[in-house]
Amino acid sequence: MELKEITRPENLVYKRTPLMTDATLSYCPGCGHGTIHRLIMEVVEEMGIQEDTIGIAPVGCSVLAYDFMDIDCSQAAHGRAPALATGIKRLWPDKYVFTYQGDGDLAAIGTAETIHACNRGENISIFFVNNGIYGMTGGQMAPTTLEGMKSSTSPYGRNNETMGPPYKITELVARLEGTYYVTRQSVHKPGPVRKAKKAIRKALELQKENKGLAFVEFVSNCNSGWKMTPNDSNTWMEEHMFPFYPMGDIKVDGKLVQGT
Ligand SMILES: Cc1ncc(C[n+]2csc(CCOP(=O)(O)OP(=O)(O)O)c2C)c(N)n1
Ligand code: SF4
Repeated sequence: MELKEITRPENLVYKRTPLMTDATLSYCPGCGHGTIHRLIMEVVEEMGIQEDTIGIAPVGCSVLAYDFMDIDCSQAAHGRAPALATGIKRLWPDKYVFTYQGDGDLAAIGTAETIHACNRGENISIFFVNNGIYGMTGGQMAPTTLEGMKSSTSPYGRNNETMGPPYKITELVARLEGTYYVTRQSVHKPGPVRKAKKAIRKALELQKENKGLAFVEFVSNCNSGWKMTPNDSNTWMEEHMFPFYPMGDIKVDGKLVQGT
């Protein structure tokens, strides 16, 4: 069969997401960041809100998110994305405003901004990528690093006695009155990808209804920082991360449903 025949329009199963720019992704091959970007942009496209969406990029591997997403974006200093998103949303209440943050950014340096924006119930969406370490700066221990998990600053494994236990910031924000929808997802397989996309859509749609804050965690891999192949990192994630960070909705319609 000739290439021309194979590439007929009716055989097309996938095409580039139109709202992802042509910029080459700076993520390591196999990393979940790229997939999560794609899903957010697919939802923005399907909802027809490209002109009305503003994303806030963090400091971390996704520092260049604004280069990859063809929407208006701003950049916040480390951990300050929810504060910046608050200001933007209050100035333009009709815009769809989301933050995109890693666990070092959101759950360590930006703990205060995260907690207070969630407590105030700002009408924004927070997309939180939990890969268990600080990816960009060399794989240091993050608040989300599992007990016993090795990182560049816990080379013998996290010791809960001296380093404190990992904390589930997602369960924590779910308990705050201001959060309306809180869920935990992953993007390592087609089924979870579909669920994650639904969660992103729900989070953005809730902004129309002025319901309060939507918080979507993605448990993801950092194959480079974990020093594994992409496949091995996904298996490791299923075996080690998911039991501690279970998938699914934690708060729906302002009511806790699990993980409390
Ligand atoms: C206030 C401040 N502290 C530390 C840094 C250095 N820094 C830049 S990115 C980063 C880690 C980001 O990790 P994470 O948010 O988990 O994102 P990932 O790279 O894993 O996606 C750190 C510590 C900084 N830029 N600013
Ligand atoms: S260092 Fe980790 S989080 Fe950063 S792009 Fe590479 S795999 Fe992804």
